[in-house]
Amino acid sequence: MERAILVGAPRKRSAARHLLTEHLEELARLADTAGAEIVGEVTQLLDRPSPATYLGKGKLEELRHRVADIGATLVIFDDELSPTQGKNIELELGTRVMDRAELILDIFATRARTSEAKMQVELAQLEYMLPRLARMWTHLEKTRGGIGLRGPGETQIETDRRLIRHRIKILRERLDDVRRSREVQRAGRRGAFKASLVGYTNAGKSSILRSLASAPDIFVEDRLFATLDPLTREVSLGDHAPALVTDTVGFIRKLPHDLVASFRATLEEATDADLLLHVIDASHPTWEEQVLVVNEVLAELEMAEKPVLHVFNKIDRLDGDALHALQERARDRMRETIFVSATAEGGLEPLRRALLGASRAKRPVMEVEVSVTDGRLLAEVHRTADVLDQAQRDGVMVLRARLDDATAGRLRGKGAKIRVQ
Ligand SMILES: Nc1nc2c(ncn2[C@@H]2O[C@H](COP(=O)(O)OP(=O)(O)O)[C@@H](O)[C@H]2O)c(=O)[nH]1
Ligand SMILES: [Mg+2]
Repeated sequence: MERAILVGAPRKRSAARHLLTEHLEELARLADTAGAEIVGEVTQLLDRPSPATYLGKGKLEELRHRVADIGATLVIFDDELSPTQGKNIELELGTRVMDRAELILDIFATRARTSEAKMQVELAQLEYMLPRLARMWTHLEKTRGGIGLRGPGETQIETDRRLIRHRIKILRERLDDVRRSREVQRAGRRGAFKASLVGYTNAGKSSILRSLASAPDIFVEDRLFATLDPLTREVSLGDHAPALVTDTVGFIRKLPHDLVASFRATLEEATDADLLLHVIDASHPTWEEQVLVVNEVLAELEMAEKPVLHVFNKIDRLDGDALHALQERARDRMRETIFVSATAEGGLEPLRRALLGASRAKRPVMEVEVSVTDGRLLAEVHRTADVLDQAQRDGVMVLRARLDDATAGRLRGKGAKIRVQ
């Protein structure tokens, strides 16, 4: 097992300096998820990171001693390291060095199960490597310098780059194919009310879907990034039409951009939703920062404008006073909030009610008139709308049904007369 030392060194004036302990705790959980044992921590507030080694000389020296004393095999920085910094620190310490982005990529790589997730992670890793490859070689040339070494180095890097670019192209093409077949699937489900669970990792998204859909097979774990693949389940709301609820990969602070980009296809399930359920761990001391992180990623995915319901989860962990204080704070800061527990008996009732309300609003009751002789259109009404009742009047079938605007438009185009009630 890797023996890891964690390093947290935010800038003195950054917002992150107040949350140094929490951020290192989260980094420790990430490292644990990746299978490393934490054997030490080094922290420092920096005026300005050194361009060459990130940490200053003294701190780096201290770190080198710690590594040697404890016998650490890995050093993980919470902050982003440039390729040059990473390489220099590695040379200085004589041990492998990683930053947070690399650690997250590694976790995704070991957790990917389906071929789609594997391709997405590989794509992100290659994109991450490409610029580093170049700078790594530049760096090597500088330190070795010698004439004669430059030629082979350049040839080598060109070959590597070409291979990587080629592989990236193939992966992109294959992922496009997956995306297209997903679109076909989605088109088949048009008309149903769709909600997507989004939120910080470990907030309880999968637990919520498991309980809502009574699906004990959905994987829940007290670890970061238990879920990588989108999973859609029908949730019965006691109304005619079930809602389709999708669980997706969770977000985290400093999620690597390449990863967000390559998971775009997966996250398009969420783009397509009528309503985002932003799940928040109400029992987490830094839930407010987590909300900001999630909103940032949503903006990056161009989902910031979607209707969103803030679902504060795990309220079973709060006592009455704490819950009351939380509710006040939350309602001050955001509209559309509900408070639930995925694990307490009946704890998800507020969410069920909210989903039912939203699904009814999207699919109001309309009166649909179809000629009784048009069996084909009648069948289509029954297939695509929720028919509440129907009666025949002078050769016309009059149906009362719940349907959305798009479906109403389609049926109108085929000859149905439709009035919103
Ligand atoms: N006490 C409590 N724990 C919960 C609740 N919901 C989820 N958890 C726990 O939180 C951890 C993460 O849950 P999971 O559903 O995998 O989170 P995800 O990463 O958002 O999908 C698991 O250990 C769950 O058992 C809740 O309402 N109350
Ligand atoms: Mg999950």
